[in-house]
Order: sequence, then C-alpha cells, then structure tokens
Amino acid sequence: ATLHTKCAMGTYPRADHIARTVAQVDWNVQERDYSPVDYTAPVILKQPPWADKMPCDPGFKAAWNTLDGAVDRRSHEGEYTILESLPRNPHGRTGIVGRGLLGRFGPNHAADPVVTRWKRTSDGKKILHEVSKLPVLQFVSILRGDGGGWAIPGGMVDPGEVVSQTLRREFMEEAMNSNDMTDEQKQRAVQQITDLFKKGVDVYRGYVDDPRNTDNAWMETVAQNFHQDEAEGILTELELSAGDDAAAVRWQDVSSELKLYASHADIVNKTVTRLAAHW
Ligand code: RP5
Ligand code: MG
Ligand code: MG
Repeated sequence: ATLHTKCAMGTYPRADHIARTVAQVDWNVQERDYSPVDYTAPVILKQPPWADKMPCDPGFKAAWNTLDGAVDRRSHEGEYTILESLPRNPHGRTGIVGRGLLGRFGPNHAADPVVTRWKRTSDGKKILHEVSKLPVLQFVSILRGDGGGWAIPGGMVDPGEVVSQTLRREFMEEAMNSNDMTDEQKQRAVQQITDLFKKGVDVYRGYVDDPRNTDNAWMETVAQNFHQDEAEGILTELELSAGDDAAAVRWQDVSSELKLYASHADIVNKTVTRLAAHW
C-alpha cells in the first residue's frame, strides 16, 4: 500500500492542507514550498507521563536511535535521520510537523495480536470459500473508540514492557474487557489464554501507516499471530467483551474486502499467507 494514505485522511486539523502541500512525499525530492502544519494535540500539551516533554522545555532530552532509559527509541527500520534536532519520518513527508497525537518523537512502539481460528460449521467442519476453495479464516477484531473503524486489538508497549506482555495485555483489555474484571476473574482469563499466547508467530515488525503519523513521530508495531488450528480449543467458546479503548469486538471473517484501521489489512493479509487461508 502506498504510505501516508491514511494520515491525509482528516485525523489532524486542516488535512486538506496536507493533501495540497505534500506533493512529494519523498525527502529526496526537493519540495520548495513545503509548509507543513505544526500540530501537537491538547492531550499531549498536558504533558502526560507517557509523552516526551516539549522540545523547547529545558527538561527535554532524548537519545535518538537507542534504548533511552526505559523508552525504546530504536526503529525497526534502522537509523532514522535527525532533521532540525528532531527525528525525521523514514517514509517521507506527511504535511504535519510536531507530534500530533503521538507521545514520542521518533518511533512509537505498539504490538498487534492477530488471534485467529478457522470458520467452521456447527459440527466443526472447516468452511471453504466457494470461489477460492480455501478455508476461511476468522480473527478477533475490535471497533476503535476513536472513530478509526475496525482494527486489530493492538496497543502501545509501555516503558519497560516486553512485546509478548503487551500482546497479551492489549488483547485482554480490548477483546476481553479485563479492566472490568476482578483479580480472580483476570487470573482465570490469563490461564485461559496463556497456552495460546505462548505460540505467537511474527507476521510483521515495522512501520505502520497510521493516521496519527507526522514528519517527526510515527507508529511502529510487532504483529504476532496466535492461531487455533483445531476445532475444539480456547477460541471455540472464548467470551469476547469489548473494553478499554475498544467500543465493540467480534469474530471477523477474513477476506480482501476487509476495510481496517491503519495498515492492519496488510498485517492480516500476511497472516492469511502464513496459514494459506482464503483472502
Ligand atoms: C496502530 O495503532 C498499531 O498497529 C496498533 O494497532 C495501534 C496502537 O495504538 P492505540 O490502539 O493504542 O491507539 O498503529
Ligand atoms: Mg488499541
Ligand atoms: Mg489499548
């Protein structure tokens, strides 16, 4: 997919301005009258603990392209360039400078759990697509509470968290509503999915074409597939319940018609390839 298709889609103010000015996304192509909008969202201006300070703040310090204390400022895409003392988006101009809605300058690390099972008849037979004759895959999809549409239940890697923890935590928060569980219920939920989440397989590590990306801040993710191949298992009866920043959750049949958030359809497609499922 061509990148930055999403960030011109109105998430930020004056998006038409972005569309007009970013004639050339490629940094190597001279863009004489490039006049990006400088935008930092109000939630970031409030200086939450998960966000970098403002660059003009005397307390602002960052070690780029390295593990900066508990903040991982390395990019999966290699060394990013520093432009006017701030990281430069490795995939080109977006028409926005500043951080927009993102907390960190440079890469903002996320994790995306692609939890899948085969679509089956009530007596457990895999359902083949009538045209491709390939088995139809289902994945757990959430409806984003920010209006971003249906998505993988992904989330940000908290400082000091390892990605495998993020994958399970975000799935439990967004697809099982673990935030509303008692400690005992949460323990039981962890037990339920622990075996499945031990078998994660990488499907993608890198840049995400997220509507929040700017010239100085962007999303990156580690997407792993957690697949139940058998008819019987935890995912046959798992009770799904939307929570945290997810407004709804469902088992979603997978096909190329899927319209998903950011570059999630590409990530689901990589999972389909891995499992030789219908697309
Ligand atoms: C996307 O944003 C990632 O792929 C991940 O799914 C998501 C993380 O951000 P939030 O869901 O926390 O907004 O770029
Ligand atoms: Mg999320
Ligand atoms: Mg979340």
